[in-house]
Amino acid sequence: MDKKSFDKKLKSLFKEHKKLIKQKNFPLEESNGLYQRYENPILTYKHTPIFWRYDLSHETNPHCMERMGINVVLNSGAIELNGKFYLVARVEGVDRKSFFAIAESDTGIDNFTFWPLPVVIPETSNPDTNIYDMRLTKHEDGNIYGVFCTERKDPKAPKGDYSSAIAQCGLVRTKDLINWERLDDLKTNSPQQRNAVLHPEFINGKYAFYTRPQEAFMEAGNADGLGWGLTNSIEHAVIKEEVIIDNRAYHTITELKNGQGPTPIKTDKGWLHLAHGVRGCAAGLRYVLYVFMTDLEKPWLLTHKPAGYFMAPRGLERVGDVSNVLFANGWIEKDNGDIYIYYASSDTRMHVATTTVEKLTDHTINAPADPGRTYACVQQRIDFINKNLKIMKTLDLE
Ligand code: M1P
Repeated sequence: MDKKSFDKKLKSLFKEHKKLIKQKNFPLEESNGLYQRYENPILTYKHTPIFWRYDLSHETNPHCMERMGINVVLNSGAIELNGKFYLVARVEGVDRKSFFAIAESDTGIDNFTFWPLPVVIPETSNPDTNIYDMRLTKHEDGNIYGVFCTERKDPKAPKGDYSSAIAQCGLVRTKDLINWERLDDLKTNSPQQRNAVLHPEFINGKYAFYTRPQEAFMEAGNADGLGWGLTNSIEHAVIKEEVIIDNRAYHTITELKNGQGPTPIKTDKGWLHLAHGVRGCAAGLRYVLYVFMTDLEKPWLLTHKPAGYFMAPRGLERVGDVSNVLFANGWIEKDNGDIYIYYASSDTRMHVATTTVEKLTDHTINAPADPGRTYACVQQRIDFINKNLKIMKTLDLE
């Protein structure tokens, strides 16, 4: 390609990218009243800057090709600072390694723009092979903490096994999202950890974590669900005892695994939680989002849990690198009670859904719990229908 065509191609790449970033997002017509989905994904690999992917020099890239491709943008932590919406996105290169990068927006539903450089997360003395899925917590100690999964090859993997890995919980802190101080990885008695989240308040003067003990890299094994534990130190965090807050259960959406989503939101009725549940089916694993509430004073005690899922993959969300997956590790609560839920679909792209603290609290407290058996579910639904049939007699629906 001659220099003139090269320059023309670059210009059109930058123009198209700008158009994508500036694209407005609109609520979808369909809504269940509880939350609102939006037309466009808010972050995809195409949203990453052109200069992350293309070598812009005609001399070294005469064909104007991508040299360092980006595969997907997914599971993003979220935080509001000075009225702006920030996502700490998990960006995965074509080399399969994930890294964190910050994208900001004024609206929270569109125009998310990546900062020019990815986040630099310092290594510990045991370097991470891969890091991903950061949860952000504004802690009452005055710091912003990032809790993420650090993955390393299993040192005990037999010869020829290039897959076995150990997942643990990595920790960083920052004040400005620019400088990140790496702390020791969290230590627990569990052989592996993923989906750990720092609670925003001290509990009896200690730091508290939501955990997800698991026996193997993929399988929870004998570990019973979403856990909780305390540590005296955050710089050298050690949890000696984990209790289970939300148990996995047969014939539910959390049969195989579950995990805390973002940092819970404090309401006057209790702590609101968003989590993911995993079950197995002929198509593989199915990841859906669910909500529950825990006690205000004792956040490790579950008080309300509506049956089943809150959000599940729909339409195009069902398809991607790992299909049939919704995963959320970030949400933002505004001062007016609006909630922006940031979720990834099928490990491929990021979306937003909006709701309010009032609606979510109402739903979590009043939507019935899973009675566990079809017969009881039918009774539950018949009671619900009968109540509505009586009301319908008083309505003019024509
Ligand atoms: O591929 C789906 C998700 O799988 C893992 O989640 P969990 O530990 O609950 O199984 C994570 O690797 C997550 O990043 C991924 O989205």
